[in-house]
Amino acid sequence: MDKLDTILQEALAAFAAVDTVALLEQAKARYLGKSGALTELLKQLGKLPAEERREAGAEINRAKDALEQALRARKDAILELELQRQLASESLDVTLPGRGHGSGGLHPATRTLERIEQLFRSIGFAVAEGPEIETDFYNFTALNTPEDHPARSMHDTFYVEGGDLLRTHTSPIQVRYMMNHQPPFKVIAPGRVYRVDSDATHSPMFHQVEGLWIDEYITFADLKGVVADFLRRFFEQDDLKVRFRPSFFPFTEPSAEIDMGCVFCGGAGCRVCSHTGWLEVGGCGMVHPNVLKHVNIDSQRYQGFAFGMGPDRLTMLRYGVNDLRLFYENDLRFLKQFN
Ligand code: 2NL
Repeated sequence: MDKLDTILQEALAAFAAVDTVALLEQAKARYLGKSGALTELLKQLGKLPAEERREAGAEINRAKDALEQALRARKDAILELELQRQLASESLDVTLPGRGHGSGGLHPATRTLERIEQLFRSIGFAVAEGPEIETDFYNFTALNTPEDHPARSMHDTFYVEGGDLLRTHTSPIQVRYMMNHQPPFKVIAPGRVYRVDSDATHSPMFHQVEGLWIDEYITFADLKGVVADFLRRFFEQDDLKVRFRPSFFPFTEPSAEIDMGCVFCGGAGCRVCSHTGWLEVGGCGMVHPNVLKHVNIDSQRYQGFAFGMGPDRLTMLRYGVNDLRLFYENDLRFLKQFN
C-alpha cells in the first residue's frame, strides 16, 4: 500500500505531461490498463490478510476514481488545446488587402475600328466584311489595276498556292458589295490587309477602312464633307484642318491624298509631321468608271466616291503612340494602358 501513493503521484504527473489524446491513452494504459500499475496492485489484494483486504481495496478504488477523473479532465483540456491549435493554423486574416484580379480589355486597334464603324453608322453607312484570301479579280482586276502594275508583284503582295492572294486592301469587300447590291448605297469596309513590308513604320499585316458612296448625284464635294466631318468627330476637334492633295490611284479619277492638321503641334511643325504641319491619313477619289463597269453598275447613271484610311495610324495619332510595332507585339504593359 506504500506504493499506492507513489503510483498515484506518478500517474497524475504523467497525465499532466502529455498534450495529445494519443499520448494520454498510452499513459492511461500504463496505470489503468490490463497490466497497468494500479491494476497489478488490485491483483495483489488476495495476498493480504482478510481484515486488511477490505480497507486496502477501498483505498485502491478511491485512487482509481481519482485517476479516472483526472484523466477526463486532462482529456477535455487536451481537446480544447487541439481545437485552439487547429483554429490558429487555419485562421484567415480577413483584413489583409486582396490580390486583385486583372480584367481584359479590347485591343486599341479593335477600339478604333469600333469607333470608326459607329461614326459612319450614325450617318447611314452599312458595314461590310469579306474574306482575307482573295482572288486576283476582286483585289486587282475589278479595281482597274493594270496587269503590269507593281502592286501585283510578289515583292508587294503575298500569294498563296493556286494563285490566290492575301488582300492588299479592303476594296475587294466593296467590289463584292457592289456586285450584290443595287445603288444607291453607302458602305464602309474595315478589316485586316497584308503587304510585303516590315520595318518601324510598316507591318506585313495592318488594318484598313475603306468607304464607298454610290448614287446618282454624288460629287467630290460630298467626299470632302464626309471625310472632313469624320476626322473632326474622330479626333474630337471641330476646327481640325483637312486638305485634299491631288494624287493617283488606278481605281479613282480624280484622286487625292487626305491630309489633316498635325494634332501634336497644331500645325506649327514638329518631328511627327516632318515639320510640314500636316499628317497624311488616307487617300480618296471618285470611283473610276472602269470599276463600275466591272461590277455591272451603269456609270452613265451612277457615280460616287471612295476613300481608304489606315486606322492603325489614326490610333497612333489619337493615343500618341510612336511605334506601330507596339500594336502587334501584344505586350501587356502596353495594352493595359488602354483598359
Ligand atoms: C489609301 C488609299 C483608297 C480607295 C482606296 C476604292 C474602292 C473601290 C473603288 C474605288 Cl471599290 N476606290 N478605294 C480609293 C482611293 C483611295 O485608299 O491611302 N488607303 C490607306
